[in-house]
Amino acid sequence: MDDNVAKFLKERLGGEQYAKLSRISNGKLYDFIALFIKLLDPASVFVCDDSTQDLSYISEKAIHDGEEQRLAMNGHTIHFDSPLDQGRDKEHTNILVDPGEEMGPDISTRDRTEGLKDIGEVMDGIMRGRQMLVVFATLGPNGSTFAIPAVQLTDSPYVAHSEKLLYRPGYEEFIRQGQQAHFFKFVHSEGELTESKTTKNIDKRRIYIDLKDDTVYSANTQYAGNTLGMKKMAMRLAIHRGSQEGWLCEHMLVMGIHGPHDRVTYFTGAFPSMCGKTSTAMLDGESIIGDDIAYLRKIDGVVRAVNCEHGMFGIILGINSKDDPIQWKALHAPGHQVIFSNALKTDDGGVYWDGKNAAVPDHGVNFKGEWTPDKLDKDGKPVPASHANARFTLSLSMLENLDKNVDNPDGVEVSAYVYGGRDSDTWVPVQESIDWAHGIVAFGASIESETTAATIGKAGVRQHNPMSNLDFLSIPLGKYLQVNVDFAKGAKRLPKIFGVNYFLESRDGKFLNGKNDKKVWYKWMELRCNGDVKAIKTATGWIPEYKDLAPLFKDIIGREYTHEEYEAEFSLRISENLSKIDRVIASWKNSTHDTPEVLFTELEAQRARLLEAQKTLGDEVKPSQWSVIA
Ligand code: SPV
Ligand code: MN
Repeated sequence: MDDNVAKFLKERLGGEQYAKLSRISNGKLYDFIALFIKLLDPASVFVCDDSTQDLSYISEKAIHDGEEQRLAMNGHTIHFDSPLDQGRDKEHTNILVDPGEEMGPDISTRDRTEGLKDIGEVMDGIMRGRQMLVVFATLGPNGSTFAIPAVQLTDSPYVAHSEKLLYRPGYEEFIRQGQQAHFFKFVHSEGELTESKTTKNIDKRRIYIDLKDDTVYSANTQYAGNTLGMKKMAMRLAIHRGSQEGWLCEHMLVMGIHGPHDRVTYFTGAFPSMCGKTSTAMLDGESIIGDDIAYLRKIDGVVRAVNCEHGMFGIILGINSKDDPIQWKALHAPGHQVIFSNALKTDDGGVYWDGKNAAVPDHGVNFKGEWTPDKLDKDGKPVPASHANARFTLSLSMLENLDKNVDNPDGVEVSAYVYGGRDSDTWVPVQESIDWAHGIVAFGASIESETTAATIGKAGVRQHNPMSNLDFLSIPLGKYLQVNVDFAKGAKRLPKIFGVNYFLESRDGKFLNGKNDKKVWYKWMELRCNGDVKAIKTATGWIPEYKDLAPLFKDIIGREYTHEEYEAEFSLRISENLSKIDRVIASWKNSTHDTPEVLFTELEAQRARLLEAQKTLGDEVKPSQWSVIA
């Protein structure tokens, strides 16, 4: 280490903290920490190692500083974000680019020199009088080819605490990797706080992603999606790094589907928010590896995946003991750390959220202050007890359905990708793609989700969200699609690709699927991956045969599945599928000039198949009308 840097760090950290840092030998890490101590000017620095003692220090500090409040249940706390800081700030999240560097219209960018100057000003002295926390994590299982070490500097013990629950410990890994560590860097400050310990200067909220330096800056915000470097910030760095190194970072769950004779077949799945991603990852009888972000690599020609996280930052709205027994249990297990955010704190130190199957409390406190059930907003509408994006943060180790391969350094072999959207009238509930490129294009790159009453704005508006990864891209959209298509090159075996839609409605607007039906679709896909069932070839993909679904419905959810239901769900709606092609092509043309040719060839071929079917079989084609079964 440079002597001057060492001297400076020793002075600013003090003996004990410096001793912890100096067990890691990595000059770049020292330079990074020294640089930001100079800029942010904290009163003190705490270096957090992997010990439970340091975890306690962080969680106690969060309470002491008022960023979390203790709840009655041992280990439980609640955190509030400012009413103006309840979700990801897309507008102020910018990728820093050099002059002439094009990211396309879907990605907000800012000139790198300007952005670095701006953040330098916003962050100048921002930690004065406060303590800087240094947190280490590993993204992916320790000791694995997937693993990326990461370091977070933050003045928010809530952010540090959340990362300690959600990520694998990284201090020992940094020691192990020493100079070799090719790590991600995150710098966060929540800035000045109000009396209620939420960020005050939301107007100075900034999130800058500097791909050239593997660094992300986040200032004047507390909401986890904006602040936890290891989460959606690291995702941008990983998508970029992966695109250069030939691996992928996807907004995907990873789970084991349990087939006959104790067989476990691993699936990944991408769904936009409010499209059933977490409820899929938590399907009862199956096992979870991750619910949000996956790294995928080809190892010896086989696609393998890990969860780069080790915890869940889950939406709490609607969680109840009947539909979500495992999460419910984890949220009610004393002695384990759970951070609730933006839910309602009740007067007896309990926690309440909308959709919880418990008595509505008469009074409590939420992110807006005092709450009573009769509280009305300025339009006279009842004020919800919790925010629609209120969440819980816990370690995956608390979940009963944790898969045994969760920490396997080689990840798990991926047998299937599932892409899911939300559309009331187009996609059948489950179908398998014709081949790899067709699946990536016609399912992944064509995902649309209709807005729901739970999101801001008008319900029922379709939003196109390729691979459900649009918000997190750090390479141009066209290139991102190409990288996904090209991932097949050199693979010995490829995952099958499925498209699912849990939200198809009858022509008169009623949901055709029951909430539990997805259990059956996954069992069917599992059989299909293992060559145990045949399927019917339609113009948009392979669909299940009735004779295979009916016994699965009986076995898995104990109900009779009628042939009428099957026909209503699996008849192909040709006009709707044709309109979707028009919308998706228009959206791609609007978004980017570098759309790979494969998008047009696949969708035009699908259009031709649909038109041919329409001519010979009609506008709504029943499963029995198709002739190929294989
Ligand atoms: C999502 O919105 O996709 C989330 C939550 O997983 S956030 O951390 O805000 O991204
Ligand atoms: Mn997510």
